Amino acid sequence: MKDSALIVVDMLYDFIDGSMACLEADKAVANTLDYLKKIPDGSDFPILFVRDHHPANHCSFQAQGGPWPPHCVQGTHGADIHEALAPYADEDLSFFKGEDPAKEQYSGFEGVNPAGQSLCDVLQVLDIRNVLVCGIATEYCVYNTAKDLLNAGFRVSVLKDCIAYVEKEGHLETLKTMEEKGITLI
Ligand code: VGL
Ligand code: ZN
Repeated sequence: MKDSALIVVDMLYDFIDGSMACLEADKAVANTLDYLKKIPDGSDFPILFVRDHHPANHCSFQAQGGPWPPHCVQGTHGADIHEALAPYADEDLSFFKGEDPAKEQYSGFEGVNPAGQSLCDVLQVLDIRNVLVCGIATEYCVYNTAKDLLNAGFRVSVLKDCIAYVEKEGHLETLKTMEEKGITLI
């Protein structure tokens, strides 16, 4: 396990029970929590969190011509990590994305922590080769994060019972696409 890490993508209130509540989000959170509880104390298995973190005038919001209702606005409850998972989040291992008002950013790959390091930089510093990915939403941020990791040379697995989605059809289609690209579903 020494070269493995878990990346939890956007398990934030707006995607769970807020403005963009996703299908199967409660189940995904509960299963992720079970997974985290099973990690033995003291194991060398970093848990990284990706966080959508938008300014109120973000281009992805409908008022600015984007596809989405306002969500994960900086400083609001909707942008917070679910309280059951929050104790597992370390500030240095929390990567914020979507902060530039003019740029959509589904992938967590270029998300940055408060020290200004990117997710990719930190995985390299930690000598990680294998990444497990879970989170919300399958079709957007989970997919784009997993794809960027794969393209950067990591071995990528997605925890299929720990993901939630916008639409069932898109979710199933995305699972197929991920498998075709060489992402393992476990
Ligand atoms: C996401 C749409 C807009 C996601 C984020 O986390 O999948 N989707 N912002
Ligand atoms: Zn967003």
